Amino acid sequence: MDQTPTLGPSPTSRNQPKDLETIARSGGVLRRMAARVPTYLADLRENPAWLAMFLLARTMPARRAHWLTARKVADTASQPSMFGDISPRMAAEALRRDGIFTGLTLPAEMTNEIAQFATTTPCFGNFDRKLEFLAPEHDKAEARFGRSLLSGHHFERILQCPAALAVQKDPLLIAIARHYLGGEAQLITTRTWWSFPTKAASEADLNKASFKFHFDLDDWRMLKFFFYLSDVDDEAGPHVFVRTSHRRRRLKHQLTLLVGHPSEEVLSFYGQESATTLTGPAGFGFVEDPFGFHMGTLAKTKPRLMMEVGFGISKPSRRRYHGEPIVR
Ligand SMILES: O=C(O)CCC(=O)C(=O)O
Repeated sequence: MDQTPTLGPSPTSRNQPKDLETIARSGGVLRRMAARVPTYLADLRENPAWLAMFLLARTMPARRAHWLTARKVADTASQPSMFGDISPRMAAEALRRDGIFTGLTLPAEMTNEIAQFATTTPCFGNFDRKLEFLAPEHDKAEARFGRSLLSGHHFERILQCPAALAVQKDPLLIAIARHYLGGEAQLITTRTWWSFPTKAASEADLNKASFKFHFDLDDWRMLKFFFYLSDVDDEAGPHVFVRTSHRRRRLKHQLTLLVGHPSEEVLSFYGQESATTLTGPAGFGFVEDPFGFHMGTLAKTKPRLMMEVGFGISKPSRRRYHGEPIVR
């Protein structure tokens, strides 16, 4: 494959997520909301302040007011980083302008070590701890469980990988997070997962897999670093981000409890050209404000391995730390 990271146009023209979206949408608003109730209750029990965030952080006036409380951060001498000499202030400026900064490359030794760990450590299919398998045995696992396995998460197991811990603790990541989110920035997620090509997926599994434009609402102010640990082209389910969508939002998308919205509604507001499809070789990394609209796309013919390190400003939730829908 071409090893140059590329930023392409909207996936609606190139990838066909429309079919998937039609399936995902056919679930109906009420059914989608109802499916999330146990997750909402778990979040509320863990942190009662979550409710105010959940209701208000989707509206632009409340968000802007909250951003005013961000503690200013002074420029300090940068500490050595595995990502080289990148100015956190510059990255934060790009994030403020576009909602995304794409100039991060994970060193090959780190990429290989984490990929090796993720290949030899069993993952959990479709966010379900009962569906445990090794990524290279994906086809056999689908036959064994009698169902499609779209994703495989390692949850807390990734913390046993020294290279993943080194990425999580790299001084550049926290410096960018502090410059963007304010001095309160703290680590709130670390996860790795596979996205697998699969022949037929159930509607429920497609819904869970985030194959439609959505924004994240786990905290008032958030930042997510993503690193591809396998080569990702159009066939491997690239990530898509809608530039500038973190700072403008149509009223209809503020005054609803849903976070996922149809492509045509999102792209008619921000413009087709704002949707950026991120492809690149293993090691390619980018950081985005996940209040901006984004989505994963279905891996068509090749699996994708991804790592996420997320920052927020509130106490990390046990549930979202490794991306698990509900911790039982
Ligand atoms: O898999 C992806 O590329 C998207 C992940 C995502 O939507 C998220 O972390 O909120």
